Amino acid sequence: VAAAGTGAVFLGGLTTSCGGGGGEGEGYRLALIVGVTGDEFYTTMECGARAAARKLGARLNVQGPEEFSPAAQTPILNAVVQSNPDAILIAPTDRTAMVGPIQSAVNQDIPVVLVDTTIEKEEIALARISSDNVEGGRMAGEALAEQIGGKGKVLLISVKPGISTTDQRKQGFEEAIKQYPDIEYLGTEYCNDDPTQAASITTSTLQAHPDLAGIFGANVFSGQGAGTGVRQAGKRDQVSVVAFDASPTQVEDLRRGNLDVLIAQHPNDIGRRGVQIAVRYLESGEEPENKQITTGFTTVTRDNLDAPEVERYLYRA
Ligand code: T6T
Repeated sequence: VAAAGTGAVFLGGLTTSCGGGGGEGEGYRLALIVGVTGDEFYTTMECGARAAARKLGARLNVQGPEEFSPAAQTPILNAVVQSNPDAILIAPTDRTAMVGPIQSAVNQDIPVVLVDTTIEKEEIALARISSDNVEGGRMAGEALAEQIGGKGKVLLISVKPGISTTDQRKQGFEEAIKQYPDIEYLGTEYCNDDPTQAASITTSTLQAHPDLAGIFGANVFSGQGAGTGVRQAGKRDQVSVVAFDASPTQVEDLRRGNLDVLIAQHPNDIGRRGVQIAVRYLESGEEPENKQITTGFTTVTRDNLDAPEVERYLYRA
């Protein structure tokens, strides 16, 4: 249950199937503010953060907005800052709009670790932990090119401009498909992190371009919506869909053939490393030597999704 805006800082927070934990004891008080609640990428990140907090004897409070927007995330961050935690881990929902609110936390001497997304003034953070999103976008572009035999019309569906991760995926995707002279890029459409909007973008693109060959959905909800749109149009055999992330719905869509390739991030690692870095800093006062920590990817297909080394990276509800 989302505790957004309730001010229930350090009392509740989100709970996930990976269990509570990291909520009690006398250790450091850490807060994790995710990009949006109800997104299994962040649920899985929370699981990693909780496991690390449990191990290190830290308390972890998890909060998040109900929509992926700086307007919804800022009051949550402000309330967390008011509660004066020992450190904050945050996935900022906008590169520019979240600079001021994060600067306010830093001004109060609260160390901030950026998880997943980043901001323009990223040097104010103690560390950043994320996937290499440009590289992930390139991987998606290559995978889509392979799926469609290097030719045809392709569309990118993303969240909204101004989010560091999805903008970088777009950059990498565009770099990759540029190498294929027979791929015609129809450009990017934004779904506002809403799978229904992503599905209707897919439907209307298919009306305008009945010969559409492929779609790259740049996150959980863009990918889910693209899969739904293609299925509803009865074009599963014609349109290949590559999506970022590996939510349970996306994995089910992959199994059923609505999606073809998933680029899974390793959000559990992001959460775990974030807590470890924060606690190490609180204990020693030493800043991490490496301010950017990059976590990996796993490419998921129908053929490998049940293999243990792949299955362990599928996101948790
Ligand atoms: O793709 C992830 C995350 O990396 C991105 O910053 C926002 O969307 C997700 O949470 C997935 O929905």
